[in-house]
Amino acid sequence: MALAAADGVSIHPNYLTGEAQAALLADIEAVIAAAPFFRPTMPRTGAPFSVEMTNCGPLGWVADKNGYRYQAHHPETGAPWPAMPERLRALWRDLGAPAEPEACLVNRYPEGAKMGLHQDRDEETFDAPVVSVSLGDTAVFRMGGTTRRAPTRSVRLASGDVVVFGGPSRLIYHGIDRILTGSSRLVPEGGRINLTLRRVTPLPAA
Ligand code: MD3
Ligand code: FE
Repeated sequence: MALAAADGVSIHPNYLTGEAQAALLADIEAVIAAAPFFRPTMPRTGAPFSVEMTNCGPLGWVADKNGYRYQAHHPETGAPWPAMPERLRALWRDLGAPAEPEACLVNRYPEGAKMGLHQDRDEETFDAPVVSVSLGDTAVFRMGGTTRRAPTRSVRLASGDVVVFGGPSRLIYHGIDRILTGSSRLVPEGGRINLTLRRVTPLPAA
């Protein structure tokens, strides 16, 4: 059952069974083996993120001195990103998202990692939703409105939860306040892995 948390937000608690979470984690471990985690840095200051990242699909999000952007290659190995696992393409389709996902950003949160309040606006289109899949330890997720000063609310995202941010919610401010260490046994090394499926380029004409 999907819950409407705000205009355009659909939360699907436990969308993935334990078995489906394990199968998806195995797909992501293969992605990580081909495209190792890198640590993004803030463009102006060079300050490192506390979250490590990698990507799969034709495009991947990166952050370094030169800014935030999508590119077709890993910033350290120079290799093209690994293919989007079929399981993720099926999930995107099953949720009714349009066309094909072009990027899956994989965020890894060890104990103590967080992500400040931000908007995702490096994509060329906001016509497709962002689909978020949580694996491992529960996160305390903060979601606000389309301005930085709008009121925010806190939502817990547990392993297997999927959230679709479409329509007006596509441009909301959001972040991760903290990780509840030890809340899941899915990820052997502990911590949380979040996947965000995205469309980067404009949708193909109908
Ligand atoms: C709402 N990731 O990768 S997932 C991100 O848990 C990001 O790793 C967080 O924020 C994480 O950019 C939050 C929920 C989420 C992700 C992307 C969104 C919500 C969003 C993009 C637009 C609107
Ligand atoms: Fe984001």
